[in-house]
Amino acid sequence: MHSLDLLVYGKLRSLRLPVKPWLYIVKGWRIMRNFADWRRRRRGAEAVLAKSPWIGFISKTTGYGLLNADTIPGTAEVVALCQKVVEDKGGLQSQQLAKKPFFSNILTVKDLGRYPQLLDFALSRPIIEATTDYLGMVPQFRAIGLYISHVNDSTQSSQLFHFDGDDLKQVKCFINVLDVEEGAGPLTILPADKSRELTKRLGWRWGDGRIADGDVFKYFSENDLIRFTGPAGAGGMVDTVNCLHYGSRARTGSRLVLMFQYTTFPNIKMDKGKFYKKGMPLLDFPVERFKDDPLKAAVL
Ligand SMILES: O=C(O)CCC(=O)C(=O)O
Repeated sequence: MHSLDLLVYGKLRSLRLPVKPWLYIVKGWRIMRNFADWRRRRRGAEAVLAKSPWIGFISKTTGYGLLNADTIPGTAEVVALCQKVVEDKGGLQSQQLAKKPFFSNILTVKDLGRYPQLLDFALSRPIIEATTDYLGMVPQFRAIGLYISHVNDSTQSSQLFHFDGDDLKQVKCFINVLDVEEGAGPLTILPADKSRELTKRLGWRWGDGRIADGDVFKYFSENDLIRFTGPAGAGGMVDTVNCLHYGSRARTGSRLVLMFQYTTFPNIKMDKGKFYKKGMPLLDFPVERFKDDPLKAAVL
């Protein structure tokens, strides 16, 4: 957020006042300042979705859609490429993780240039159509990363149940690059409708921070959780703003996932790249190649 937006946000939080109405004001103000682009994206959604088989793939009730290796054409190739990227860097176990020792991106902007298939996949029609339908507009591609979670015994930060705060809704796509079993710390979500019910019951409000497992299990059980386990190529598309989630409780095996993220435009966090640190997802992309493709150029 910009400094004034953040200042007010921080003040409201310190006074324990609700922050969500302020986020709606920030969002409304940004839409007004970018009105032509916002309207073009809203109207553009209709053309993108004409006859699309991806309408409803991400459920507007539960906030997610699951993928297997055959769901999106090109998944097997992109998985094999991600495996090669890691091998070329010396293998999974040799990677020293920056930022979070249990969940870090190892992909660089150079890699995106060297392996254009990665962005081609993340910007492929099925992904853009499913995301456009869920977000209700031609979305903005915000981030991509190839994430390693080494075996660990911590339960902190994004290993605890939380909601993301990038926007009022967003889509993150997780693709397992190696088989992910329960012990490899799969992304684990509580569907959006159940998450909403939980926050009501707990009296949790936006900005209140992470939620303890014990609080979740007061009202829901393990059976209510969806885990992105499965063979290489499996995964899902999920609204991590509205689905409570955690990941990387990798107790018995490492995890490797390709993750990329779409938001609406304009989103609430607009300072792209300003706070970039090694290990975070990439926020800037080689866009030159897409300048003659109006849809992809708009998304980027
Ligand atoms: O998979 C993980 O380790 C956590 C991912 C997460 O919390 C996120 O991307 O928002």
